[in-house]
Amino acid sequence: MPTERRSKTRPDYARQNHWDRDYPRHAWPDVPTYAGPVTFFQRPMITDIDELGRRRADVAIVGAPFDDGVSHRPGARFGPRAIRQASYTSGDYSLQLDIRPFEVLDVVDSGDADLTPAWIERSHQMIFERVLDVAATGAIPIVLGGDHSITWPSASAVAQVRAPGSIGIVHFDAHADTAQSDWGVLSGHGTPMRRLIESGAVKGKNFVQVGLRGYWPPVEVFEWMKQQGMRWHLMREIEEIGAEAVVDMAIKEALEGADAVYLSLDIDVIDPGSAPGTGTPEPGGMLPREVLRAIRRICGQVEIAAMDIVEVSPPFDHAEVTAMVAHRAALECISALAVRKRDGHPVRFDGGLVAERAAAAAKGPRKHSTRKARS
Ligand SMILES: [Mn+2]
Repeated sequence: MPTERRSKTRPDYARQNHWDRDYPRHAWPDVPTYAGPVTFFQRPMITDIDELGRRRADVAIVGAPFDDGVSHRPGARFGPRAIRQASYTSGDYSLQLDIRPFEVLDVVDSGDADLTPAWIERSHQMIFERVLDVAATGAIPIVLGGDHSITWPSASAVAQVRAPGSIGIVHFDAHADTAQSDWGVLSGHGTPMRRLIESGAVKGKNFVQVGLRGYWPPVEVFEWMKQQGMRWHLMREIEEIGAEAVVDMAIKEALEGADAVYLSLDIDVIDPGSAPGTGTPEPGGMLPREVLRAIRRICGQVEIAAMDIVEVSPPFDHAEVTAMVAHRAALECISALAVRKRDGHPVRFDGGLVAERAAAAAKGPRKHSTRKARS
């Protein structure tokens, strides 16, 4: 305690209890992960789009806490916060990839989309606007869901930013999510992949699914998928030839014709024994180590346009295991992107809408919002 604050009349409990020593001091983010504000990996929270644009970040985390599209167990609205805080360490050396990702890549947490409950249409618009604004700064969005319906607006936004370039989707999931509707609702979490193909945001032939199993969707839906040129790898294939060989095929297929890949990870692709915190668990899934390795390989070998990690439902989780594997899924992609950048491949995107907005900004007042002026 500074001597000037000592007084002859006031007791000095600091001195009395030996609390006047000169300990090392720490401030956030250099504190244990359970202390201080919650951001992904204690990265700076930058919610202002103009500031994000000026910073030229490589990767931006975007939360989409939304689960009004679920067909069964809810709770994925709590996913982004649970994923952000599911780490015990601020150590940042990747043993598997031999890199310190945050020394190479500028990664920020850009907060959550402006979401309120019980309003699917508004929420999807807000997710679309947020992901579009973030992606239009050139940063690669890593979107934390949320139920899988968020992939419809999120991947649409990324496709719009990347146009005239195209994106393909590598989609890890127990379910194809290509239904025409969920009980008549076109925007439920069983339908986003059909909406993306119907709207033209992603071509069917650039859509690759991995890990499908169980008893849904029905055979007519697979007929529709075939007509679209979609490709999928059942869990049975992984059982027969192994995840490594299946991921090899998925990477090759994803690169046929698409300029960049949007990676969509439904956590229910992992066996519910290792990832129980999800809404529609399907026994007999992939191992966490297979999925994390697949993410490292994909993010390290192809141009990544964006990634999402969805269907983490913390109320059904046990001991945070699902949130932890989701956290690591994001981190493994970040580390692999860092290796790519170190090896000379740019990670940021500087074409499409990013270039258009940069040119417009050079000419006149900056215009970043997708929202039209309403006056
Ligand atoms: Mn899904």
